[in-house]
Amino acid sequence: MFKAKILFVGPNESGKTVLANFLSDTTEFVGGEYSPTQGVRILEFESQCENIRDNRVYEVELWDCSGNFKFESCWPALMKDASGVVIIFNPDVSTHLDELESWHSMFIYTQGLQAEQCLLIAHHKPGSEVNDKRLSLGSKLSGLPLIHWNLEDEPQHVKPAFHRYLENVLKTMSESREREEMSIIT
Ligand SMILES: Nc1nc2c(ncn2[C@@H]2O[C@H](COP(=O)(O)OP(=O)(O)O)[C@@H](O)[C@H]2O)c(=O)[nH]1
Ligand SMILES: [Mg+2]
Repeated sequence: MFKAKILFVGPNESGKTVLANFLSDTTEFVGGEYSPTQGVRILEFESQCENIRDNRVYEVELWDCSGNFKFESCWPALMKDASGVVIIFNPDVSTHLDELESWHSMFIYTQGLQAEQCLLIAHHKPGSEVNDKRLSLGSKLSGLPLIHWNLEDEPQHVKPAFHRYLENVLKTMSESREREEMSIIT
């Protein structure tokens, strides 16, 4: 069975843990006091995709990483064999926007990931003042797919968007596997 390892990274308190729980249907208390993730949590679930060979069911591992730089030394180990990287940030926080390029270079550029394997999620908290269309990100980030999410307004719409992203990741994985198989045969 295909297994997609997806890293959730980004600044502190951007909502990585809340989103990872939501997407994997892990019910956990939302709201209340902030409890920072220590190191990493791994959430697993199964999904289905029409575009892959064999039985179409695949496994997803969401690696919900801490955004605290004290864990920086662990990041290269976490990145090993990652099939995709999702950067989650709060567009209302200017330091989050400033940090985006660093997250991009640490987790995407150095890994040589293709644009289809990456996703930016602008997580709007209640009272967000940033207009979706007006968010301008630097040139390195503008080529990456971006979705907006608001847990309190339209929580469900992130699920199909995330599923489409997973399908693209799976497609990239399956193509590179086919290329490897061909190179062994020829
Ligand atoms: N009310 C509200 N609280 C949120 C929302 N998203 C995140 N939070 C809170 O914001 C804090 C940070 O979220 P968390 O997912 O732990 O951030 P992380 O550091 O990126 O993993 C937590 O205390 C959450 O309860 C939201 O949409 N609405
Ligand atoms: Mg967290």
